[in-house]
Amino acid sequence: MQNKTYFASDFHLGVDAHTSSAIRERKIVRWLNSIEADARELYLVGDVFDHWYEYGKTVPKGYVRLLGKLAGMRDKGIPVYFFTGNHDMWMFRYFEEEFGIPIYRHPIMREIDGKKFLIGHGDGLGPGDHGYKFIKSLFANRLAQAAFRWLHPDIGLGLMKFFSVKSRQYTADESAFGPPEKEWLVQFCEGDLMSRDVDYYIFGHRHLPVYYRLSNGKSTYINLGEWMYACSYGVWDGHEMRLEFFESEFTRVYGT
Ligand SMILES: [Mn+2]
Repeated sequence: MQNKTYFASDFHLGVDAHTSSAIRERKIVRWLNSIEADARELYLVGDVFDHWYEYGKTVPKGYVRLLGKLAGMRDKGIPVYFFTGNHDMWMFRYFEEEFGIPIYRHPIMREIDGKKFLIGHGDGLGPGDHGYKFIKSLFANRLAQAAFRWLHPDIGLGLMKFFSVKSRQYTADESAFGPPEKEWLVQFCEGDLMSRDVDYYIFGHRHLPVYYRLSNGKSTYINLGEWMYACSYGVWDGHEMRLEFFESEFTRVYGT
C-alpha cells in the first residue's frame, strides 16, 4: 500500500566523503528501490548535488543511475518534489521538463494526513548563518547567473566545485549539535510557531539527524541528516514521523 511519505536531503553527489560519490549514488538507488512499493510521495530536500549548473542545452555529466531511478518513479506516478539547497541553487527548468519534478527554492507548507508540515532545506533561516547568507545573495543574483552561463562548462563547473567546498567551510554545517539557543533552526522554529501552527518542521542543511520536541510541547523539528556518513531519512506513515537509517553504522539521533 502506498501510504508513506519519504524525506531525504544532503546527498552531496559529486564530492567524495566517507563513501565515494559513485558508491553513494548506487546506495541511494538501492534505498529508492526499497521504498518504492509503499512510497506515496518523495521529498528531496536540498543539496542532492554538491554543485550543479544548467546551461541552455546541457547539464553536468554523471548521476545517470539516480536520474534514471527518479524518472522511473515519476513514470509510475509517484510524485517527487525537489528543493534546492545552498550547493545546488542553480537548478532551473531541467527537472521540471525532463522528469516532471518541481523545484522549490523556499520552504513550503503541506498538509499530509491532517498534519501541517513545513518543508525546506533550512539554509539561511534563523538568526545566524551570516557567511552563508552573503554567498546566497551572490548566487541568487540574476546578473551573476547570466554571466556564468557564458563560461565554458568545464571552467564553470570547476569553479562551482571550488565554491562548493568554500561554502561548506563558511556554513560549518558539520559541527556538533549545540544547546538550543545556538541551533539556528531550533530558533527559527520557535519563532515561527508564534505566528502559525505547524506540527512538523522538516529541514536538511544541518548534516545531523535531529528529532527535537519544541517548547510548545506538541510541534517537532526534524533534521534529515545527510548521506555522506549517516544515510538518514525521514518517513511519515500516516500516524508518526520517524528518522531511519539505510545500511548505516552511524545511527545517532540528536536532540531527543
Ligand atoms: Mn548540505
